[in-house]
Amino acid sequence: MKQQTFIGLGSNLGDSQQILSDAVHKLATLGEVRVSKLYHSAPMGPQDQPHYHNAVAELYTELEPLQLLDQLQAFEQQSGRVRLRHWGERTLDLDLLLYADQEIEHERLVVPHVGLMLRDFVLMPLLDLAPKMVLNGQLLATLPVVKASELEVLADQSWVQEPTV
Ligand code: A4P
Ligand code: MG
Repeated sequence: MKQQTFIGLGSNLGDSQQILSDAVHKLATLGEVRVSKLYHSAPMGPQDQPHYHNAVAELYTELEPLQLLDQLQAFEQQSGRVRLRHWGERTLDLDLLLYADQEIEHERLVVPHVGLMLRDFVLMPLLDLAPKMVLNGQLLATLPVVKASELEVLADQSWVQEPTV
C-alpha cells in the first residue's frame, strides 16, 4: 500500500537549485511527488558556510521506511555528495521527515526527524504542502518558530528545473 511521506531537501554547495531539482526527479521514480516552494535560509550550525536552499517534497511510495532511507542515501551519493563536517556544508541532504503516522526508533532512522519541530527551514516548506498538519497534538502553523520565521521565498512550486542527469 502506498504511504504518505515527507522528505526534507537541503543544499548549500554547487548549483543548489539544480541539485534539488535533480533530487526531485529522482524521488519521482519512487512514487507520486509534490513539492513546496523553494526557500533560502541562513545556516543552522557553523556560520562560516553559505546559505542553504531548502524545500520539502511529499512522496507517496510503496517502499518501507528503511528501503526509502537507502534510496535517499543513494541519491545523496549520486549527487556527488560532499559533507565536510557535522551540520556543515553539503551538496545534498535528504532527510525522511515523516512516514505516514509511524514513530520509528532505529539505529539508522528516527522518524519523525529529530529537528522537525524546531527548524523553520523544514516547517515552512512542510506547511506549504500540509497547512493543517498536527504533530504531538500541536498545530504546526501556530508554533512560535513558524510565526517568527523570516525565511526568504526564492520561488513558488514551479522551481523544479529539467534534469541534468
Ligand atoms: N538518520 C536518522 N534518522 C534519519 C532521518 N529521519 N532521515 C541517520 C535521514 N537520516 C536519518 O545523517 C546522519 C545519519 O542520520 C544518517 O546516516 C542516517 O542513518 P547525515 O546527513 O549524514 O549527517 P549529519 O550532517 O551529521 O547530520 P544531520 O543530522 O543530517 O544534519 P541535519 O540535521 O540534516 O542538518 N541549515 C539550514 N539553513 N538548512 C539546512 O538544511 N542542514 C543541516 C544539516 C545543517 N544546517 C542547515 C541545514
Ligand atoms: Mg541528513
